[in-house]
Amino acid sequence: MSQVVFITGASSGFGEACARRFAESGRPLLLAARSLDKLQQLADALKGSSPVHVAALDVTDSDSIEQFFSKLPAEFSQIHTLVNNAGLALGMEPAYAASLEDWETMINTNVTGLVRVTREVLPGMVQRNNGHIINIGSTAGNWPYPGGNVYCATKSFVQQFSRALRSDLLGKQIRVTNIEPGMAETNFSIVRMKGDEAKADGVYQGTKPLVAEDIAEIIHWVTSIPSHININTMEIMPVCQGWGPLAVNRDMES
Ligand code: NDP
Ligand code: 8X3
Repeated sequence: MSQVVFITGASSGFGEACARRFAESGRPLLLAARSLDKLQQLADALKGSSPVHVAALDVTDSDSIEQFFSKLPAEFSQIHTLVNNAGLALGMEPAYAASLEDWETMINTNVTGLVRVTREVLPGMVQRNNGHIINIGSTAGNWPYPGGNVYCATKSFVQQFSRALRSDLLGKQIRVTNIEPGMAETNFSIVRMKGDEAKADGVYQGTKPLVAEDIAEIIHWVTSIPSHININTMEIMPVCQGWGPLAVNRDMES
């Protein structure tokens, strides 16, 4: 089976929207996340458009990763496109008050998990001399903000890892793209605010944020352009989002 698209974190948000967008092109889909029930519902919805295989995967758990890859059906084992999307932010506290456990979860998911999955998939791509890795970074990897601390740092890692992968892969027909969305309304803020829907809604109040389908369309596009073109990085914001001036503490005289 050709051109298999493997999406991590496919049970929600960008990952789910990517699955739906790639299904429109009939691409075989390998969909993973911790919530197997949601993946199964998605697979049912996509039936008739694309061949789909779903399986539980916790990218923070090396045993789960090993099990996932050891049980892949042969027809889904040759991954052409990897969308390294599974990720999360937890909390908005300043660094001196943040939960160390939240920090470790973000690092284990957004950094270690992404690296481990990549390391599993990459040798096959190199052997076939064919493939595309799409990493989901963030504007947070480029632009710090109060309370972003470790989340921002994990996404800076994703940016530099993506570039370094390209360096290692020079001479191979394997593309690497870092997609860097800004504010997008998915389950992201509900997870970050630990289920407090009012706080999560507040993030988007009075704005017109990106939606998951916007990012899925762009990811689909970067994979669809002629194969000699590599989009290295793409930063995407809603029109309602921009930069502030550098912050200045004006409380220095007291
Ligand atoms: P969602 O919360 O809607 O989706 C996150 C997905 O990641 C879910 O499918 C979740 O599935 C999965 N996931 C989380 N932890 C794990 C894990 N340990 N193992 C496997 N899967 C996991 O948020 P988004 O769609 O917004 O987020 C997707 C990516 O986009 C993340 O990397 C995020 O950092 C990034 N991003 C989001 C932005 C935004 O504003 N929304 C902007 C820029 C980047 P499950 O819980 O079932 O495991
Ligand atoms: C998500 C965008 O601004 O909430 O990566 O960090 S932001």
